[in-house]
Amino acid sequence: MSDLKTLSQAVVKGNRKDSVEITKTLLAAGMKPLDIVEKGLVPGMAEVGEKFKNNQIFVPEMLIAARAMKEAMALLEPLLVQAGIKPKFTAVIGTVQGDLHDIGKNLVAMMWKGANFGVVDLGTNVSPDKFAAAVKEHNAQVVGLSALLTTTMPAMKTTIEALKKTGLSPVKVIIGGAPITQEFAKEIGADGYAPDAASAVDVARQLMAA
Ligand code: B1M
Repeated sequence: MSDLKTLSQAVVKGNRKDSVEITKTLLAAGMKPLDIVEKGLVPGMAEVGEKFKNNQIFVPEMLIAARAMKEAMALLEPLLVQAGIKPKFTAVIGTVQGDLHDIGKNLVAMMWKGANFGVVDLGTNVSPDKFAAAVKEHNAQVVGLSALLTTTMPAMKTTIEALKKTGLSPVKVIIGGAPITQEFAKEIGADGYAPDAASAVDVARQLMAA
């Protein structure tokens, strides 16, 4: 049976063959790629997080689940990105220093590409200096910082400070990730906060229009 619930469970079980096959079947049946992400893959990964928190699974199982999600995402990415011709803005994005989580960051990058932003993805564990250098090199207007660990949240502040030090024309910094809040964004001087990848598009557009 191919539905969103079985897709979620394929992610939970780390069954990448099933996650890919079910994704293909749902696409063939006409389901929207974003619905497959938000209603199938993301809830599966949320369940993985709960199980990890309750010591029902451990890091290796999390990795296997993440791989099942990533392989399904590889099918969906080109479809989500199918957008415009010429990017309206350039955004640099990365997961901050010390943090290796990249699934949410990849989703934001994907959504931004879909919104016709030029996206330079620096990957994970990105130092403040590397962010600053990339902004300069690509003449970016937006910087996206992702953090999933409470211990790496301070790296967002350090990165914003490094960007300010460059003296380049001001870039708009948008932050997000499971432990991040609007209050934290305000506290560290970020220009915007987005709770999920879809709203990261709205926030970036609002900041660019301002
Ligand atoms: Co990690 N991990 N992990 N992990 N991991 C969490 C984050 C954790 C909450 C699990 C838990 O305890 N329940 C916990 C953090 C606790 C804390 O800090 N308070 C945790 C921990 C402790 C760790 C390690 C320290 C475990 C260990 O080694 N003992 C270790 C740290 C390694 C490191 O980074 N240095 C670690 C490692 C890993 C894996 C490598 C095994 C794997 C990552 C694989 C990968 O990313 N390639 C992993 C995973 C998979 C998770 C969970 C289960 C899932 C994260 C995920 O991908 N979620 C996670 C538990 C959870 O979050 N439920 C957990 C799906 C993704 C779509 O959601 O990234 O939140 P998320 O993105 C969302 C929003 O947050 C938002 O948009 C997305 C939705 O649309 N968003 C943005 C994200 N970035 C944004 C940027 C924006 C805007 C919105 O603007 C730029």
